[in-house]
Amino acid sequence: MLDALCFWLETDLIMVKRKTTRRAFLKGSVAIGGAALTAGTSVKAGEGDPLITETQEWAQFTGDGVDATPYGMPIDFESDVVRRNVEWLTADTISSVNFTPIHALDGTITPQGCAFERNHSGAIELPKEDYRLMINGLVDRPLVFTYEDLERFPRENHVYFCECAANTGMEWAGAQLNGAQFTHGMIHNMEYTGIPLRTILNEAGLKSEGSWIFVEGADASSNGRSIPIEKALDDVFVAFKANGEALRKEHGYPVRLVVPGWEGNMWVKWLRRVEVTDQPIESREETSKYTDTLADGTSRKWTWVMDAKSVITSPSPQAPITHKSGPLVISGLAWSGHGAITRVDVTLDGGKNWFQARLAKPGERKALTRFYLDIDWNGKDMFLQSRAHDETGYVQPTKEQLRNVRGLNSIYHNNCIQTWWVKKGGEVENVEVS
Ligand SMILES: Nc1nc2c(c(=O)[nH]1)N[C@H]1C(S)=C(S)[C@@H](COP(=O)(O)O)O[C@H]1N2
Ligand SMILES: [Mo]
Repeated sequence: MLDALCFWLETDLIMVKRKTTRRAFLKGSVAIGGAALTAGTSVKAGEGDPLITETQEWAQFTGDGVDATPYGMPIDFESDVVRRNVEWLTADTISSVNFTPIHALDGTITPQGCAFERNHSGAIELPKEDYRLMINGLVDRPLVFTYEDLERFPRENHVYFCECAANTGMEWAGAQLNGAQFTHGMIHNMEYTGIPLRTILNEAGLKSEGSWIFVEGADASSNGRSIPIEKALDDVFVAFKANGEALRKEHGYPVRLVVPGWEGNMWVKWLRRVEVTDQPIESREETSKYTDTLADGTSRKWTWVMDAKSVITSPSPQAPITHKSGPLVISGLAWSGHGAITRVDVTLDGGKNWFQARLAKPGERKALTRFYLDIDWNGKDMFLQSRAHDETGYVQPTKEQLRNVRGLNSIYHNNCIQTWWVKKGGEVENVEVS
């Protein structure tokens, strides 16, 4: 039986090899130089390579038993693919943020273990048995739900990105942080399992004056936020699973609010209470904190939706090019709080010429989209940028266009086009081009 399986695997491998011809590879590539296109080392060059000619240690002994890691962790070789924080950014690590290592990930789903965390008073440990969700205010029947109660409602699955409004916020005045993880890593994208908020609001019975909800968490900060009732009844979601398993403590275990397309600060973690109100509740310092400064010195309030944005994740400062020239996969992420990404353009020369990137899958609404541009790199300097388009026709602005409207003193909602300077030799730096 095992023999048959091995045979099947081998023949399958040979079939795959035959299908990937040189011609097929060339067709999907953009040639930017005269360099010969060789994706791999030739068999001849492999001669004398002990990794090919000699039996390796891992084939001489047996591996770990199935009881070695009841809950699997990434292999040691990947130990640098972790969340990181920026020490000088916040006074301590309690009211702080760390960043998703987007430069080292592919596809679109963020593994929970490396999805950024943003807490105002730390990540709390709330046992499922002690979980309570209260619905009160302008409802016919104030209700309290346990975790088990929530599990009895019809469930749905949805993939959404969550981006902190402060993502890329350090880059307004100039290129500052040298890595996509730090410039764009306050984002994650997960598949959530849970129930629409609408389901439990209907259970409580909405009064006709109810035009807002005020939501808060069980942590010390409580992170109270007001959300218009239209959004609450549209796609706001009460999630208790992410990527198939329980939420992690740091993302709001056992239950968090998911507010698709809207800034991360409304995605209340450790969700404890939903109050239906007839006006927004100006919660503590927060409402004023999350306003945007404009170029004329005034500010705009309630900019909830995250505009279309994209970034090249590789190559990038933490993911330099390791070969001198030839085939190169340029890859990145695009997203829009207004809907689906319909197109992403990539430039190699700081915006003079644009190529349409290949979307790994058709864009999904309010979720990350992976894009690729396969090029034949001539080994020379490049100024890489990506530009996202969404289903509303909106096109991601340049840094200059955004600054003309918002000035240099903004912090939140920086969705400008990012530039990476790829140098001869493959090193990459965060720069601005004009
Ligand atoms: N209860 C509670 N909810 C919260 C916060 C918090 O500090 N407490 N931080 C908010 C902010 S500012 C963001 S950006 C997101 C971050 O979600 P994450 O930690 O899952 O990345 O959670 C939001 N929800
Ligand atoms: Mo945030």
